Amino acid sequence: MKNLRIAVQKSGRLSEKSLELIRSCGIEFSEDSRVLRTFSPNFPLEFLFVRDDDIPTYVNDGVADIGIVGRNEYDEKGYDLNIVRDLGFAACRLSIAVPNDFDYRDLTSLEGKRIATSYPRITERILKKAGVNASYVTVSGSVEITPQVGIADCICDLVSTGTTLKMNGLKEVEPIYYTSAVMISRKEFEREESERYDVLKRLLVRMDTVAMAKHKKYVLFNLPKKNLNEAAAIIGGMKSPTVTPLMDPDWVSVQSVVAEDRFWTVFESLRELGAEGILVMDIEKMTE
Ligand code: PRT
Ligand code: ZN
Repeated sequence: MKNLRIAVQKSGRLSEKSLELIRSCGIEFSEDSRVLRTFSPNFPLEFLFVRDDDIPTYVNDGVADIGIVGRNEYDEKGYDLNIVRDLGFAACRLSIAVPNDFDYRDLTSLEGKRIATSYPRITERILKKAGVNASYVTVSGSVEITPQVGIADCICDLVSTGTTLKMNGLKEVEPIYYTSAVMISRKEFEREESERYDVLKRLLVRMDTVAMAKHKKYVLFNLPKKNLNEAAAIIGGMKSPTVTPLMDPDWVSVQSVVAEDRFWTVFESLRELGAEGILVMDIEKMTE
């Protein structure tokens, strides 16, 4: 069987979570940071450890079949690729930030200004849409320094906590774009590489199984039998809760899966219905 080739950031904000995701799918690999290409011993997957900026290009050129990269990097490169999955981690925003004495009202305040950014393509697209014509100074790092040294009037950069901006005398005035990690592949991948595409399908089933489990809790509790219908209506569950009789004929033991975001509401309602010995467990893997 042919190996599916995945491009992952070598070291940076995406690396750890990308590898954690693959590991959570039961896929093993060696983690010597000096090795730039490695193979899993228990799944047909080949890893290429590269800079995140290069990942869309490698996928587009067919050097890698899939890649994990920030949506910002993917959009900036502008290749016509498939977003296979939205992974949600490494979330941040692309924001306009200006020196503290800049009189900013809205995007039109940027008319005719010089904006320094590592994402000129995304920024220009959004500003043009808002009818703003600005000029763009492309820098690949330390964007925050550019107004101080006089090569730009303001910046458009990625922000997560905002600390870096503050520390460099800038204020965030307008988020214009939100990003997080995505898995990408070539559009023609399915047609041209059917054997490798089958491996991707296996990987995605594993990823989805883990992802589904992440947002659910397994709940087990004892309940007065007379309240069973009411409890079942509250917890919902995948089909219906599993109900087991107890020695005491007035009581039953109930097991079900509850969505994490509803957990506390369900928990409180169950207590009101007389539930006792409520046991809550993480689920490692799960299918529909
Ligand atoms: O070496 P390589 O080229 O692979 O890595 P890199 O340095 O280009 O990228 P890296 O690891 O910094 O970021 C990879 C991806 O993580 C980005 O493309 C984003 O999709 C995502 N991400 C999430 C971020 C941030 N959060 C983030 N805070 N990328 C960059 N930052 C930087 C930002 O540029 C600014 O300098 O962090 C600083 C701001 O942080 P706060 O917390 O002070 O606001
Ligand atoms: Zn980079």
